[in-house]
Amino acid sequence: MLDIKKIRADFPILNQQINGKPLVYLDNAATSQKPQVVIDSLVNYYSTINANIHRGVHTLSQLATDAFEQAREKLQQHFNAKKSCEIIFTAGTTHSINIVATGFTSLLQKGDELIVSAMEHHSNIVPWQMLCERTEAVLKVIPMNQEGELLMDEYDKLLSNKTKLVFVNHVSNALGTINPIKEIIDKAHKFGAAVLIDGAQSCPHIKPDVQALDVDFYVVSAHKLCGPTGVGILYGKEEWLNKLPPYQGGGEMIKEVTFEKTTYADLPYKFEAGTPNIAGVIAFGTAIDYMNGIGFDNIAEYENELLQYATKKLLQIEGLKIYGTSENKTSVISFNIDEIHPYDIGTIIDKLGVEVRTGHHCAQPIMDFYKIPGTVRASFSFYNTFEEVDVLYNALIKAKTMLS
Ligand code: 7TS
Repeated sequence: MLDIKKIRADFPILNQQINGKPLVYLDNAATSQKPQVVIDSLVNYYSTINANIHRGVHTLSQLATDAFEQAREKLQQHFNAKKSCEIIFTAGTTHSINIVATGFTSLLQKGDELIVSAMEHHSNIVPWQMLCERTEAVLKVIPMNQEGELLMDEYDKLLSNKTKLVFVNHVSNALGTINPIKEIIDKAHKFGAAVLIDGAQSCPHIKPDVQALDVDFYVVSAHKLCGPTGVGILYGKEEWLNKLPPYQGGGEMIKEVTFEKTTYADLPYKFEAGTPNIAGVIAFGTAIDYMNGIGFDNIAEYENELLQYATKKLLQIEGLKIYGTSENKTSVISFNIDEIHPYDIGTIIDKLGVEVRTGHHCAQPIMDFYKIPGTVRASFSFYNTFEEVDVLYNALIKAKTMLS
C-alpha cells in the first residue's frame, strides 16, 4: 500500500493553488512533476561539483564524471541492459528516435519496408517518414480497432522479408493502450527486422527488461518519470549501435581527428557529441532511484485502482465518451462530452484548478481514425488521489452545464 499523503509531500509543486483553487494536476502524460530529491540533485550538482566531464584531470571534473557515469549504471540496471555502453544519453525520446532514424539512412535500400502502428506520437512517425524520403523505403501501418488496440492479424500480413524495421510505442499517449510488444518484437525478428520501442509513456508505469524483451532499441524521456526535461536515453543493442553511424559530429565523440580523417569513439561516446545535460543526467539517476524506492509494481497497482475509479465515475456523465477502452491500459482517460470542443472543457476546468491536456496530443492519425478534432485527456500518476478524481468529475459537470 502506498502512503499517498507522504508521497505528495515529496512534490512541492502539488501544494499550491491555481486560479484560487487547489491544484489538481492531471497532465502527467505530458510531463510528470518532480520530487524534492530530484530538484535537490540539480541544485547540488550546480552548487558543489559543476564541471565539464570526461576531460579534466582536475578533481571537480572527475567528481562530475563519476556522478554522470553512475547515472548510466543506474539506468543500465533499471532497464536490465547487458552493458552500460548500450545506454546513450540523449535530449529525450524525440532525439533518440531521430538518432536511429537518421542512422538507418545508409542501411536501407529503395523498396525496403518499415512498419509503424496507427497509434503513434508524431515523434515516432515523422522521423521515419523523413527516412523514407531519403531512401525510398515504404512505410506500412498496423491498423487498430475501435477500442484502440492493434490488429495483430494485420501486422502478420504486413511482415515480410522486405521488412527492415518496426517501431511501435509500448503505451499510447492518447489512448493509454499497452501494446503487446513482446509479440511484436518476436514476430519482427522472424523476418530479420529490427524493432524500436517508444517507451515515453510506458516508463512512468512499467519497468521494462530490454534483454527479456530482446528489443533492439528502447527510448525514453526522463521528464515523464519524475526526472528533468531535456534528457532521455536511447537503449540499443551493442551490435546495432556499432552498425549505426554517429548522429552528430563534434567533441567527445572522436578517437582521433586530422583534416584528412576522423575516427570515432567507442560506445556510448560515439553518440554523445558535445557537452551533455550533465545535471539532467545525474538527476535522471536520482529520479530512477526515487521511483524504484516506491516500486513500479506498487505504482502500477495504485494507478490502476485510480483508473478504474475514474473511468466508472466519468462514465456517469451523460454524453461522455472514452477513446481507448482496451482492458490493457495505463492510467490515461481520453474523452469528449457530446459535441463540446475539448479546448472549451479544458479552459473551464483550468479555472477550477484542474490541469488536463486537450487537443490531438501530437497523435493526429488517432483523432482522424475516430473522426474527432481532439480529446480531453486526464492522465493520472501515483501521487494523484481519489479525491482529485472527484474534483475532476465535479469540474466536468460544471463545464458541461455551462457549455451545453
Ligand atoms: N512518444 C510518446 C509516446 C510520447 O507520449 C511523447 C511525448 C513523445 C514520444 C515525445 O517525447 P519528448 O520527451 O521527446 O517530447 N508525449 C507528450 C504528450 O502526450 N503530451 O505532451 C507530450
